Amino acid sequence: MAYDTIEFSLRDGVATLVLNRPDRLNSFNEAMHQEVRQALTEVQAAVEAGDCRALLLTGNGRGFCAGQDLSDRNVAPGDEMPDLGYSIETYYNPLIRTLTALPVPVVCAVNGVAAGAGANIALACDIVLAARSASFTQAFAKIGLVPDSGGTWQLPRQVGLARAKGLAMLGDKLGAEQAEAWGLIWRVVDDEGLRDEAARLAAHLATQPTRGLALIKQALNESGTNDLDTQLDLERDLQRQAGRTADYREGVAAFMEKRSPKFSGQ
Ligand code: T3D
Repeated sequence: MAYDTIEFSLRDGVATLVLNRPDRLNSFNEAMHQEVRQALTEVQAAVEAGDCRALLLTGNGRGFCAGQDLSDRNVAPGDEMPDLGYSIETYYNPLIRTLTALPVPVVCAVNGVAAGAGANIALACDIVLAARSASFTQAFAKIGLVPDSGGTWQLPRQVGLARAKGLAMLGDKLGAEQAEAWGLIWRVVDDEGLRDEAARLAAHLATQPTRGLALIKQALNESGTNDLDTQLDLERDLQRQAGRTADYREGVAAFMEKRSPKFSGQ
């Protein structure tokens, strides 16, 4: 399918989705929401078919994503205000749920500023690399809104309540190196090497035990709300599933035979 507001490709087990409205810092308008949704539907089908084993998300231009396109929200005095709850329910929440539930690793390469929902979409990905010049801003407070797209859930868990409140209430830009130091992202990469490094990482993940990685993702995601007993039970159940995969058999055989494993993703 041809896209206008994104670029999408699927090659060698890696789906790559590039936000492509650089003159608006890749902020979301309705068309981009629809196209991202369509591309992720393609990803889900490819994952089910065994053709996609990792997803890479990034942006074109000097920004990763500036959240909602505010030119679609500029209401003249007296005109009806848009229902933002509808927008969240229709677009942002399903996007976060899809990324979180996708049973393959999602790598995010934050190539520039990530603002508002754009920041929290990045944080919903599994492994986040950021260009050294990139930054994250919970810009919502500056326009009278509340962090959405999972921000109020992710931030206190990732950086603690004190920093979460500072980020959310001040909306200041947090530089990539500080974000790494605070444990908000996996790693900072020099700007010029970001796309290649992220592609290498996604390609590597696409050769790994895909079922096992999906179960790891599930366990870590559910740990956010489970108590220890529940989590121990979950680990038992997921390990049982992992222990029945062809990739586990291959991993053990390769170890015993002192050779590199060749994982099929099954
Ligand atoms: O509404 C709903 O559906 C509810 C859901 C909401 C989710 C949200 O994401 S709400 C939060 C929306 N986003 C923001 O509030 C961020 C707004 N942007 C900024 O604060 C700044 O642009 C940045 C901090 C991201 C970057 O600053 P800077 O100085 O590097 O760039 P700039 O000059 O401000 O922006 C460059 C251009 O992009 C500029 O256009 P121009 O002047 O060159 O024609 C700017 O207007 C445009 N731009 C940036 N962000 C947005 C945008 N245009 C529309 N919407 C944007 N969000």
